[in-house]
Amino acid sequence: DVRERTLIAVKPDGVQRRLVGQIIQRFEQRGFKLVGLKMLQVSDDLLSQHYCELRTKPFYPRLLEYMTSGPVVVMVWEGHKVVQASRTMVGHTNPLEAQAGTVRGDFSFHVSRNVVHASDSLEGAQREIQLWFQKKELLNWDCFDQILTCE
Ligand code: YYY
Ligand code: MG
Repeated sequence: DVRERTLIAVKPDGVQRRLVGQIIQRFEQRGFKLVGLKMLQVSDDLLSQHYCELRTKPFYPRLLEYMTSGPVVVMVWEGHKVVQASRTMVGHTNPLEAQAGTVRGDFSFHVSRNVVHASDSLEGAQREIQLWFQKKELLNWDCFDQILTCE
Protein backbone atom coordinates (compact mmCIF):
# COMPACT_ATOMS: atom_id res chain seq x y z
CA ASP A 1 0.00 0.00 0.00
CA VAL A 2 1.62 3.24 -1.13
CA ARG A 3 -0.52 5.09 1.42
CA GLU A 4 1.06 3.32 4.38
CA ARG A 5 2.09 5.81 7.07
CA THR A 6 4.38 5.81 10.07
CA LEU A 7 5.27 8.15 12.91
CA ILE A 8 8.86 9.28 13.27
CA ALA A 9 10.00 11.57 16.07
CA VAL A 10 13.33 13.26 16.65
CA LYS A 11 13.72 12.99 20.42
CA PRO A 12 15.00 15.85 22.62
CA ASP A 13 18.65 14.75 22.30
CA GLY A 14 18.35 14.75 18.51
CA VAL A 15 16.91 18.28 18.52
CA GLN A 16 19.59 19.49 20.94
CA ARG A 17 22.29 18.03 18.73
CA ARG A 18 20.90 19.65 15.54
CA LEU A 19 20.22 16.29 13.91
CA VAL A 20 16.72 17.16 12.68
CA GLY A 21 17.84 18.06 9.15
CA GLN A 22 19.96 14.96 8.66
CA ILE A 23 17.15 12.70 9.84
CA ILE A 24 14.59 14.33 7.54
CA GLN A 25 17.10 14.09 4.71
CA ARG A 26 17.41 10.33 5.08
CA PHE A 27 13.66 9.83 4.70
CA GLU A 28 13.41 12.23 1.76
CA GLN A 29 16.36 10.65 0.03
CA ARG A 30 14.91 7.16 0.50
CA GLY A 31 11.88 8.38 -1.44
CA PHE A 32 9.24 8.64 1.27
CA LYS A 33 6.71 11.45 1.35
CA LEU A 34 6.35 13.82 4.29
CA VAL A 35 2.67 14.35 5.14
CA GLY A 36 2.89 15.91 8.62
CA LEU A 37 5.51 17.76 10.66
CA LYS A 38 5.56 19.76 13.87
CA MET A 39 7.72 20.69 16.82
CA LEU A 40 6.34 20.48 20.32
CA GLN A 41 7.10 20.22 23.99
CA VAL A 42 5.49 16.92 24.89
CA SER A 43 3.18 16.57 27.89
CA ASP A 44 3.42 13.73 30.42
CA ASP A 45 -0.09 12.80 29.42
CA LEU A 46 0.72 12.34 25.73
CA LEU A 47 3.91 10.45 26.53
CA SER A 48 2.28 8.08 28.95
CA GLN A 49 -0.21 7.19 26.23
CA HIS A 50 2.54 6.91 23.61
CA TYR A 51 4.62 4.58 25.80
CA CYS A 52 1.70 2.88 27.62
CA GLU A 53 3.14 -0.59 26.94
CA LEU A 54 6.34 0.31 28.78
CA ARG A 55 4.83 1.76 31.98
CA THR A 56 5.96 -1.15 34.17
CA LYS A 57 9.56 -1.13 32.90
CA PRO A 58 12.34 -0.02 35.25
CA PHE A 59 13.58 2.58 32.76
CA TYR A 60 10.12 4.15 32.29
CA PRO A 61 10.43 7.09 34.76
CA ARG A 62 13.73 8.14 33.22
CA LEU A 63 12.32 7.70 29.73
CA LEU A 64 9.51 10.15 30.54
CA GLU A 65 11.96 12.59 32.09
CA TYR A 66 14.17 12.46 28.99
CA MET A 67 11.34 12.74 26.50
CA THR A 68 9.93 15.82 28.26
CA SER A 69 13.35 17.47 28.76
CA GLY A 70 12.99 19.57 25.60
CA PRO A 71 11.14 19.87 22.32
CA VAL A 72 10.69 16.98 19.91
CA VAL A 73 10.08 17.10 16.16
CA VAL A 74 7.40 14.65 15.13
CA MET A 75 6.60 13.64 11.57
CA VAL A 76 4.39 11.35 9.54
CA TRP A 77 6.01 9.70 6.51
CA GLU A 78 4.13 7.87 3.81
CA GLY A 79 5.09 5.20 1.28
CA HIS A 80 5.23 1.54 0.38
CA LYS A 81 6.21 -0.52 3.49
CA VAL A 82 7.31 2.65 5.25
CA VAL A 83 6.83 1.12 8.72
CA GLN A 84 9.28 -1.69 8.12
CA ALA A 85 11.68 0.44 6.09
CA SER A 86 11.87 3.14 8.73
CA ARG A 87 12.57 0.64 11.52
CA THR A 88 15.51 -0.57 9.43
CA MET A 89 16.67 2.99 8.78
CA VAL A 90 16.43 3.87 12.48
CA GLY A 91 18.23 0.73 13.66
CA HIS A 92 18.22 -1.38 16.82
CA THR A 93 16.75 0.12 20.01
CA ASN A 94 20.15 -0.26 21.67
CA PRO A 95 22.56 1.87 19.61
CA LEU A 96 25.43 -0.48 20.46
CA GLU A 97 23.64 -3.15 18.44
CA ALA A 98 22.50 -0.79 15.69
CA GLN A 99 24.29 -1.15 12.36
CA ALA A 100 26.40 1.63 10.96
CA GLY A 101 24.31 3.41 8.35
CA THR A 102 21.27 3.51 10.61
CA VAL A 103 20.34 6.69 12.46
CA ARG A 104 21.00 5.15 15.86
CA GLY A 105 24.12 3.35 14.64
CA ASP A 106 25.55 6.56 13.23
CA PHE A 107 24.53 9.08 15.87
CA SER A 108 24.24 7.40 19.28
CA PHE A 109 25.80 4.94 21.68
CA HIS A 110 23.34 4.57 24.59
CA VAL A 111 19.78 3.23 24.72
CA SER A 112 18.63 6.11 26.93
CA ARG A 113 19.63 8.66 24.24
CA ASN A 114 18.81 6.96 20.98
CA VAL A 115 17.86 10.10 19.02
CA VAL A 116 14.76 8.97 17.20
CA HIS A 117 11.45 7.13 17.49
CA ALA A 118 9.83 5.02 14.79
CA SER A 119 6.52 3.13 15.04
CA ASP A 120 7.12 -0.62 15.22
CA SER A 121 4.03 -1.97 13.38
CA LEU A 122 1.17 -0.91 11.17
CA GLU A 123 -1.26 -0.94 14.11
CA GLY A 124 1.21 0.91 16.30
CA ALA A 125 1.72 3.52 13.60
CA GLN A 126 -2.02 4.12 13.26
CA ARG A 127 -2.43 4.46 17.01
CA GLU A 128 0.54 6.83 17.34
CA ILE A 129 -0.43 9.02 14.38
CA GLN A 130 -3.90 9.53 15.89
CA LEU A 131 -2.36 10.32 19.23
CA TRP A 132 0.13 12.93 17.98
CA PHE A 133 -1.69 14.52 15.05
CA GLN A 134 -5.11 15.92 14.32
CA LYS A 135 -6.55 14.83 11.00
CA LYS A 136 -6.27 18.33 9.52
CA GLU A 137 -2.54 18.41 10.29
CA LEU A 138 -1.90 15.59 7.81
CA LEU A 139 -1.75 16.65 4.17
CA ASN A 140 -2.77 14.58 1.19
CA TRP A 141 -0.65 16.15 -1.51
CA ASP A 142 0.31 14.85 -4.91
CA CYS A 143 3.90 13.82 -5.23
CA PHE A 144 4.84 13.49 -8.88
CA ASP A 145 7.44 10.88 -8.24
CA GLN A 146 7.16 7.49 -9.94
CA ILE A 147 8.75 5.61 -7.10
CA LEU A 148 5.86 6.56 -4.82
CA THR A 149 3.19 5.29 -7.14
CA CYS A 150 4.65 1.85 -7.82
CA GLU A 151 3.00 -0.96 -5.86
O1 YYY B 1 10.74 1.03 19.55
P1 YYY B 1 12.07 1.37 20.15
O2 YYY B 1 12.23 2.85 20.42
O3 YYY B 1 13.22 0.82 19.33
O4 YYY B 1 12.19 0.62 21.55
P2 YYY B 1 11.07 0.32 22.67
O5 YYY B 1 11.32 -1.05 23.19
O6 YYY B 1 9.70 0.63 22.15
O7 YYY B 1 11.45 1.35 23.82
C1 YYY B 1 11.10 2.71 23.71
C2 YYY B 1 12.24 3.54 24.21
O8 YYY B 1 12.51 3.29 25.58
C3 YYY B 1 13.59 3.30 23.51
O9 YYY B 1 13.69 3.93 22.27
C4 YYY B 1 14.54 3.86 24.52
C5 YYY B 1 13.88 3.53 25.86
N1 YYY B 1 14.50 2.35 26.47
C6 YYY B 1 15.41 2.54 27.48
O10 YYY B 1 15.68 3.67 27.88
N2 YYY B 1 16.04 1.44 28.06
C7 YYY B 1 15.74 0.21 27.62
N3 YYY B 1 16.35 -0.84 28.19
C8 YYY B 1 14.81 0.00 26.58
C9 YYY B 1 14.20 1.10 26.02
MG1 MG C 1 8.83 1.11 20.36
